[in-house]
Amino acid sequence: MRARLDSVREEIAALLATADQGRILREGVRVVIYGATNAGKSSLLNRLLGYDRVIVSETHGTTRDAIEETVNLDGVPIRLLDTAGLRAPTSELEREGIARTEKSLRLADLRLRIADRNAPKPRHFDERTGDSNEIVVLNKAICPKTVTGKISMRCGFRA
Ligand SMILES: Nc1nc2c(ncn2[C@@H]2O[C@H](COP(=O)(O)OP(=O)(O)OP(=O)(O)O)[C@@H](O)[C@H]2O)c(=O)[nH]1
Ligand SMILES: [Mg+2]
Repeated sequence: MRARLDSVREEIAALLATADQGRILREGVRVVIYGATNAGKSSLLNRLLGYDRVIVSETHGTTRDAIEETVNLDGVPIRLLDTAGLRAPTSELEREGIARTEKSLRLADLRLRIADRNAPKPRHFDERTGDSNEIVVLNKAICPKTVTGKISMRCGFRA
């Protein structure tokens, strides 16, 4: 009986260890694109999808709602979510959009924090987040070549 219980316990431990992996294959990886208004979040979503899915404009606060589209990466569904830009809300509608952004962030597997490289950074902005589930993308950059001739990863996405 003890041997059987031990083996059941091992099986449960193995299942638990791969549970997140199973969910990701079934439901997809939730990637949330977020950051200040006008940073280039919607542009990045369009570029990753390969078509003009969402409205891009110079106006701050263009995206009011969270918009999700899925791409397939080597058989793994990647659920890309474009979100309302973060700033002090100027209307009740925008407040609701930002609340949705914050909710999405809590459910994210991976967060892409988009920042306009040329815009003033918030006081505590740190591009090395130290959080393995978050990548800071410095957008609107002319990327310098590294010594190896490759595009510097710190420049992030380029159109
Ligand atoms: N130069 C340059 N402009 C960019 C880049 N990415 C986006 N833009 C421009 O920046 C402006 C804002 O882009 P959006 O993609 O709408 O920005 P957003 O973060 O979705 O903005 P909100 O929805 O308002 O939060 C547009 O005029 C884009 O054309 C980039 O890599 N380089
Ligand atoms: Mg947008």
